[in-house]
Amino acid sequence: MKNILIIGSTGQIGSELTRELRARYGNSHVVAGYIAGAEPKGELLESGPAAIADVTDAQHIGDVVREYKIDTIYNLAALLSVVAESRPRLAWKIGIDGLWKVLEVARENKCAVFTPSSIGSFGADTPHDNTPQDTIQRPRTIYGISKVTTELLSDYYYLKYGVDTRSVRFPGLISYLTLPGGGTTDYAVDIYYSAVRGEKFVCPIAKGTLMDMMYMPDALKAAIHIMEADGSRFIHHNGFNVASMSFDPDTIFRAIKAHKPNFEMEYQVDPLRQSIADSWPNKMDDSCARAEWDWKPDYDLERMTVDMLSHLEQKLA
Ligand code: VAH
Repeated sequence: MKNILIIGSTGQIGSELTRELRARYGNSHVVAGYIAGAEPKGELLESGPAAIADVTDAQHIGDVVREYKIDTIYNLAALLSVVAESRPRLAWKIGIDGLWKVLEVARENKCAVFTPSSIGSFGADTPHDNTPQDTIQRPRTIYGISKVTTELLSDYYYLKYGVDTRSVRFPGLISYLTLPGGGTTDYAVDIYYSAVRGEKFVCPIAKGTLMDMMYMPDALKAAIHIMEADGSRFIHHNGFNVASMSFDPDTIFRAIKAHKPNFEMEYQVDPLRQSIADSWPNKMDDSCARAEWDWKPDYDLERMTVDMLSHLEQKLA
């Protein structure tokens, strides 16, 4: 990778991935793509180039790719699972119509493309424990349907046109910098904010609901390492399972309470979030990512909890 475009640079993943890639490749080599109304601010804006990159407008993407001689595109434009259910057509327009435009620009300009998939690409019929890399995927959410299609369309562009598409299936991502935007796993971020604010947490997901989760530094590590990996080792190209931890609300609550003894939580289960969460894996098998490009996470629940609480104490002070 030399010149990189991040589409969705102001989102939960994009805001941190842009900073990480600028540190790794040089500020001027990483363009922060954004849409009107979600302009980058502060360090994200001052530390390097920024350009309008709206996936619903192929001309925008093509112009930016040619102007900055982009060789790698991180396409992070998507509506998350809960929001997508209320706006399915828009979710498809951004997630798939937008992806097709990005893939066409990549084909014409010989760019590699990373468009993340998710544990949301699995459905209720998928084996929930040690979910295999290759297994049945029949999600019933528009988010999941768009993520399975993302994997298949990205593979299609690799097989038919030789476009170097690579991606992972992200667990629920937890970070302290940018809030997530309407996902089923957002509770695992919100619970830390409640703990630091000294508030009782009202949990929308039921006790015992296991889901794959990952701390943002590990997600950034996966997104960067897969694009730097030697593709000749790959058996798979898109939708690699990457796992790091699996927990339910009670487990993360206890991990936090060990540091915040007065922290309290109650359950008010949200039927939509719960139905989505019930259809997702308990824990994925990520042996293919480990074998094909040496994936390995660095954070477990305790190390993440210590880091989240200390950063949020500073952020919310
Ligand atoms: C969501 N945080 O909940 C996102 C993610 C795996 C979950 O895709 O929609």
